[in-house]
Amino acid sequence: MRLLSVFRTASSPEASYKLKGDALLIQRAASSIRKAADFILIWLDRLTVIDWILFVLILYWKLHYFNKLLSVPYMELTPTTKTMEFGALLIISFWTLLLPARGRIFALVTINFLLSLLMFSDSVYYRYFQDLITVPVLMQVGQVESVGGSITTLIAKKDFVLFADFIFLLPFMVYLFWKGGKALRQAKKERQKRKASIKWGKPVLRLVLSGCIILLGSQLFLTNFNAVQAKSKSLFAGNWWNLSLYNAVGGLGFHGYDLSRYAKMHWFKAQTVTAEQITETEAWFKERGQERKELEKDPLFGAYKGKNVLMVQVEALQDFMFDKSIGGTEITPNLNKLAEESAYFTNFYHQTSNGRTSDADFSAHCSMQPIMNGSVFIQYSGNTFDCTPDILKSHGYSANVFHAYQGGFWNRNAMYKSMNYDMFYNLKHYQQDEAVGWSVGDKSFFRQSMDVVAEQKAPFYAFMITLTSHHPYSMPEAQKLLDVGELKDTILGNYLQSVHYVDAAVGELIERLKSENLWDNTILVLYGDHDNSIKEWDQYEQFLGKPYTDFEQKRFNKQVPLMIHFPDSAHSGEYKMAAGQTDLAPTVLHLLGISTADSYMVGMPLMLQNPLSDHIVVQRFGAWSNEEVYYIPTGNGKGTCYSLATGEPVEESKCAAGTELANNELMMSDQIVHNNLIKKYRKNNALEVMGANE
Ligand code: GP9
Ligand code: MN
Repeated sequence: MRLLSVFRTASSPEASYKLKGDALLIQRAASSIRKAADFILIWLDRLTVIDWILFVLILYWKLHYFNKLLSVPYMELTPTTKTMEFGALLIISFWTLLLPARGRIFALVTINFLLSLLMFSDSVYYRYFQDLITVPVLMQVGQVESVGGSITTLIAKKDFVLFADFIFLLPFMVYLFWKGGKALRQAKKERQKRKASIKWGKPVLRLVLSGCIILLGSQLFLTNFNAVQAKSKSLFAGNWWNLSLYNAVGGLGFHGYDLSRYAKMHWFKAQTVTAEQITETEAWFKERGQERKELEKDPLFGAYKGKNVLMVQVEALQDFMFDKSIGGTEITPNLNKLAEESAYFTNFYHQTSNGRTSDADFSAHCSMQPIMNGSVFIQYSGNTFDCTPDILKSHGYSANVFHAYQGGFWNRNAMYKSMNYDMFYNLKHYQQDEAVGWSVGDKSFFRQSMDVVAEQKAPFYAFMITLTSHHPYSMPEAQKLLDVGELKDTILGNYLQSVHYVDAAVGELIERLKSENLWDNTILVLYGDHDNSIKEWDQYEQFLGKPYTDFEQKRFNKQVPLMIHFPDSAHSGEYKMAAGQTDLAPTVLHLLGISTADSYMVGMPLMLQNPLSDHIVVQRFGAWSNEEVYYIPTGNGKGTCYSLATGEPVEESKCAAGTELANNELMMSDQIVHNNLIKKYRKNNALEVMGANE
């Protein structure tokens, strides 16, 4: 009407006539559109399922398109995954069929919008983090914020295709909201006049239909989901990468699983810790902190104050091939030399569980035991821990982490944010100039990482995680420089080839540190993350020239090297004390003169003028060792106590005290991790301080 009155004010009669004509045209067009919309709505109402079918088809296509948007390298959705996607859509939408037409259409369009938004956000997030959005990520808004500035550059035009149907749906919704009710009521009256509707038919029909749909949906989704879960247990237990889960169960399946995993862990979990346990755990950690405080009297406490620290975690590095040659070539000449010039720990054990690389990283930096199932990086990235990067940053250090692989793997993006690193240099920061193994080869990795480190102001903390020597150790032919003889093309032969390459890369790293004048003011800590997973003992026996007993094999699989190189090669020599990755954070901080007395850590400093004589290293499944014995649990609270001198079992009582200590450590660490206790303790302390000040 307002429009018409504007037209009426037009001055000349011709203009007024033309405008009236245009207005009529617009009116007619609007009324035709209204009629068409009424027609569509009435038919949607009559046919009941057609809008729902359209919803399922459109969303199924969108999920397919979303997969294309992601285009994860080497990942194709299988027919089973696609069936699950379809089933999941049925589960999500079956209930809408119980609603009357208007409500149903509103519900379907809303679900459509929310799912499209989820896919849209996922694809933008993936472009930056090579990962999918998870509930913990949503809770840690900081991570999304960190993309904030670049979000517009991450959005691609093709992402909006996910909303293409809203060009039609949006005006239709406006119509449905304002006018649709009237059209439906009129249609109903007319039907009643014609007695065309069967009054009882529709609700019953809708009920039966939605019942069948939920049954079909469950069959298609849940049956397949359970089958996939049973087949790939480790995928779910370890869930090392959200994208591999996505690949196995589809987008909706992944988000559903992620939500239930989070809910189980954080919302519905039974109270696993009592008030007494909370106090007991705090007391245990305080005592350990006190023991470390005592060691601050040691002359090495603070002996390297202000020095740079470069920590290198080498993939699957063991030390059985140190000081050995094959086909006339020394396998690890650079590591051998480094071992000679460093404090070299020959009874150092990895403590990882099925979080593998991420567990090693977690223990080494936060001095806590990994959890039994899964990875702390994935499941508890939002918890509070006392980790080296954060502590060092509060003492004026910069802290950067380098790993040339997908940033989402092991949930590193989120965890490194929590650990307070300045920057996580991952795959997208590296030029792919040397393809070896899973990614850019370690030589190029060190070179490119050092380009960054060399620019850092002192003091810096840099953590580099290598990748070339990852299982299955396939190397380009040109990089296989060893003549491994009969081990050619065996898994152990390939392992030696890749370690030989890594050794050369470490050699180059040391040269670079020297040429950058960093060698003399940097502490270099190099250790293996875990064993190499090679179980072919015949190949080991062939290489090492001797058989290994069952006990020796078990111990062998836990041993990794640790070398700490000091300026001027000080403190070099062999250190036989039993030690583990959980000792690394206290060791580094002790050397830099940073007290860990108030930090919640299980480890102890290893570099002391008078090394600890009673120190034990505890492994995740209850095995532990000191310099004399090695205990392996065999279940039911029992186990075998081995003498390290003879390799033979001795009376279990010789291990009793250590076993109690070990079990206690695991329990205390678990209490902290599973219940986010550090956060609780800090909050309580802050409240106490506030109370005291009032
Ligand atoms: C990938 C690398 C491998 O980023 O950390 O992890 P792993 O399979 O050894 O645990
Ligand atoms: Mn690893």
